[in-house]
Amino acid sequence: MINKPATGITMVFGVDPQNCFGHPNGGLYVKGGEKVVEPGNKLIAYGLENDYLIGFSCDWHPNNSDHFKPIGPWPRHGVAGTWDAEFLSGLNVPATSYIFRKGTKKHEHGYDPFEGKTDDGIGIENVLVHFGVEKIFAWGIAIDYCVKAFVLHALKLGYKVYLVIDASRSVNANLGDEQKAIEEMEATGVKLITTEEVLNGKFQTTLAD
Ligand code: VGL
Repeated sequence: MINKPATGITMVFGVDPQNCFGHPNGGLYVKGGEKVVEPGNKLIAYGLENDYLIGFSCDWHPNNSDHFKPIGPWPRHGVAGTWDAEFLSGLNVPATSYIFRKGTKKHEHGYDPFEGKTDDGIGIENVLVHFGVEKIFAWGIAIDYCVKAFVLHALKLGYKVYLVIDASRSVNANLGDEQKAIEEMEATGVKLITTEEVLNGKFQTTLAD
């Protein structure tokens, strides 16, 4: 088969790379969460060089969210406008990024980034359709919750989705949660890749892949 460059647009999408999940003082610290910044920045820089779209989701909960104990399962985290909800320090968030805030209402858990909205009220699906996105490099926190929700939703909508595994971390509340999440995503069609593989252009879209 001839490898012709495809015309589809690619998006680099960072799921919830926030203090709450990635800083040791965060409200729901995920082990190793701070380590996503370096590969995340490499993916973003590569994306900018190649005219990819750059997107992020973030938890943006009200202080009295049902997502939090004792109503919900989680300690308080990602409260709108607080340090906890800010992006991780050192993360390059380009001015041209699309940022989708989720879990913004009391009754919303906001696991799925597709529920999120930009400050102008635009959802991810609108952006993907508008720009003709075909392929998404997903990375972030947490593999076993919001990353999984994002990946499964994007696959269901027909996008080609790659999970950049070294730029992602899991809560792992129960032993094996990460593995289970990965298996579910792989069974649905995600491909696991590394930051280096992205940067080496191994997954440049061709009609053959
Ligand atoms: C998340 C647990 C609770 C996530 C959010 O971003 O994956 N996980 N809230």
